[in-house]
Amino acid sequence: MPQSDGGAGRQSNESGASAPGGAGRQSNKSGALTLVIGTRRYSSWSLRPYLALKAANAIFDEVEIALRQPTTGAAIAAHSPSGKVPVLRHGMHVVWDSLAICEYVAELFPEAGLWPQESRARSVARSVSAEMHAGFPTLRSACSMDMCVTTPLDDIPQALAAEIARIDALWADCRARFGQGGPFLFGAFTIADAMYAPVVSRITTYRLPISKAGRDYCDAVWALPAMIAWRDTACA
Ligand SMILES: N[C@@H](CCC(=O)N[C@@H](CS)C(=O)NCC(=O)O)C(=O)O
Repeated sequence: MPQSDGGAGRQSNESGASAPGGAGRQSNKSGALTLVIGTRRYSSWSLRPYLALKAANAIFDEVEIALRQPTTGAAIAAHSPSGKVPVLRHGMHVVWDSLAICEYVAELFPEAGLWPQESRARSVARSVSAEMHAGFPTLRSACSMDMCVTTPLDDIPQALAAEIARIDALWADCRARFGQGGPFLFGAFTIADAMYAPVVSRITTYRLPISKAGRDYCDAVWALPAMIAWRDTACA
């Protein structure tokens, strides 16, 4: 799978064509990539485009803004038209919203295969990504992401159980229909996995009840080199 935390990576160019030599991709007109994120430990939205950029083996700088501080709003406003992180800067160009950034990264690096190749698989990957982006409010509020502590949740309200059951079912469906080529939802790592990585963190750290297949999927995402790198920095 195309995960790498090593130094040599890709820089984008507008055509998406490969640079010779394999050491990376030089951007031409578009400029350097900078991902502006919130505190790694808590910023579930920021984790997604980080994983997408890593999966594309992109070269990018990171700016981390401390969340939940008196200065947070002003610090984010210096980068983000929406007042939220993550934001991707590409030269003078700015993209905000985690899913929009993932889409942009997929277009900058088409060879990374960040969406499944096959049209129906891709449409399902987009469906489950959108479902995550817009949904699961109880999981978000009852189990806010904190990668650095394990806090088993013993009392699972019905609304939360229903959301976990839906996630488990959609993961099982993706794995059964499209997951033959690897341990991720569509086999190889895609944006759908990036979108669900914060859910994996919540299920893991809150020890939420999930099927064996769901647990195996969580373990695969939790063990990604880029996920480990994020966690190591977040919890250092
Ligand atoms: N839909 C947005 C949501 C981004 C979001 O809510 N980000 C939070 C941090 S994880 C934020 O910037 N909050 C502003 C603040 O804490 O002041 C996305 O997907 O990027």
